[in-house]
Amino acid sequence: YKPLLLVLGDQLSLSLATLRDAPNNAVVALCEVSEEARYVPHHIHKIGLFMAAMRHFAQALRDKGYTVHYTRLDDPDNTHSLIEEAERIATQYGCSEIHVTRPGEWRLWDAMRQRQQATLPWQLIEDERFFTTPDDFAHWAHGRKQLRLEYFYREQRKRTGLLMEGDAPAGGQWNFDHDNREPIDATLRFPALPQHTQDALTKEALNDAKRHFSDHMGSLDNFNLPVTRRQALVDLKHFLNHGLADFGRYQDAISDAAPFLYHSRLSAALNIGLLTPQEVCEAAEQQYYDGKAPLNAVEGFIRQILGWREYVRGLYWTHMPNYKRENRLGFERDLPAFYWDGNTDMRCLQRAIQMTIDNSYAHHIQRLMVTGNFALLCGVKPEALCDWYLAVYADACEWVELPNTLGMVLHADGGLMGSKPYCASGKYIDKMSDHCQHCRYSPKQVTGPKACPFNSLYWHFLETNAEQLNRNPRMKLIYGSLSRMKDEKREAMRQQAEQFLASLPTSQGYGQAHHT
Ligand code: FAD
Ligand code: DLZ
Ligand code: SF4
Repeated sequence: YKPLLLVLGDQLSLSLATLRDAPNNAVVALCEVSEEARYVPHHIHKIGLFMAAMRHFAQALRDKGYTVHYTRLDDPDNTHSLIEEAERIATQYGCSEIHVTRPGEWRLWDAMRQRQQATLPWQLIEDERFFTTPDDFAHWAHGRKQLRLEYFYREQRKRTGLLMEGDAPAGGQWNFDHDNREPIDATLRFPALPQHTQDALTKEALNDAKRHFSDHMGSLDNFNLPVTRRQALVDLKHFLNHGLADFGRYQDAISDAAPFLYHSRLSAALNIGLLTPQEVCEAAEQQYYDGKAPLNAVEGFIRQILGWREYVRGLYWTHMPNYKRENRLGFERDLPAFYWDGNTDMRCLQRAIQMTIDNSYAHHIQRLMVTGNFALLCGVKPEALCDWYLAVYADACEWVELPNTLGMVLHADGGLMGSKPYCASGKYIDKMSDHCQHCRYSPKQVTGPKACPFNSLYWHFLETNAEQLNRNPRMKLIYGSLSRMKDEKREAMRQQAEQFLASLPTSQGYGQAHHT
């Protein structure tokens, strides 16, 4: 008995189940493979993050006394596929089996599962780095007519005791969302960010990423993602001291100038395993008990991690592979080409996309209400939009990206993620942001050459999807307004929207946008 312990790029935690009770003869493998960098054209920061963090983690394992085989991208015998690399290395070291913790994407899990009975058998281990397992979620969901985040979240609060006073929620309420909807305010000063130093190992990894993937989105010149646990802890501490107290109030605000506002920027570190969700939630809770952050901020923050993050993961694993094929609103449009280069005169979209190109990051409301909302109103097909979100964000792994994009943004899952689509007109963006004052369009006009495209697209979306949506009780009010509108007005809006849609430059993907 001699196991090969395969550690994937998003499993960089010393507490990983794969590593527990490893026998002395075990070989740990980490593999840089081009297949994982290219199956969607990932942002260069994301590739740099994985390569630098994997190399540092391999070093940390060696320091702890593990025998580590590390495949570099340039190794001459690299097969460039995770499965083939693991089997090649296992054979090379004379291993009798391969152990791996549940990967973050179904395609890999399925490929590994199919090898459980092979001559070199794979053994899949449950990932314990979350508050819940897919089985826990399935158990909770069993027999429920409707799945709703709020009920799942309350159960997790009770189970973990986070922000609980006995059996009751701290402050007497489960949810303080009504305090968390303040728009952008020109007087706000956002915290300056910690700048991480790049040691030789990081520099070398970033150079390798640059050499191989310079045609991908972004530039490594301003790379500032945490690549070690120590750097991730610096970001955590910085957020607790400088961001958390205002996180709640401005959670939904959008700024024309500031990409991060009071958001934590911890998603990438959490998703690759440099931080645990437990330690992050407990640290935030402590700020509340120490009187350093108000309850609406701390509760709002914990709900994102203990609630949404676990909920989307549960949905993903209990509904794949069928989830990925869902398209309940029947969308067929390709992605507008400017999603890859930001070349649009719609200011809100231009800023959200440019910030994405700069940082491999956009905050939740930009993803949901700007790039997401626009794609929903235009009817972009789920496959194209999901590939884009998976490629461009450093925190994107399919278990979390897919339910957010296909479910929350495109309402393609029949309402598992949200009871209604998050569709909105230019009025919403104007209320929450300071974009419109810099835009050539006016959010107050619905038709005419200066009209904000979101406005006519919004009504057009409601009209074209009425059959699916007008019986939804939460959409009743808005369909009431639509039906009271004069025919001429409806016709003018329809024409405005259709003209706009016909003029949209579409792309089949990154290659086409950039190389033709
Ligand atoms: P904060 O605003 O500081 O929130 C704190 C933490 O809560 C985040 O780090 C994250 O771990 C968690 N969180 C917040 N919202 C969600 C959510 N809706 N689902 C799951 N976790 C959440 N998040 C990813 O981690 N990876 C993705 O690939 C991803 N794709 C998304 C795609 C779309 C279309 C949308 C609308 C959202 C997506 N999100 C994704 C969720 C969310 O936008 C990001 O987690 C968040 O913007 C990351 O920034 P932050 O760390 O500053 O978050
Ligand atoms: C995203 C990514 C990239 C760019 N590179 C690698 C890699 O070289 N090796 C690796 O193990 N993982 C990488 N990943 C993450 C994978 O695509 C995938 O999401 C996870 O391995 C699933 O657990
Ligand atoms: Fe965006 Fe419309 Fe405002 Fe321009 S006017 S920034 S397109 S919401």
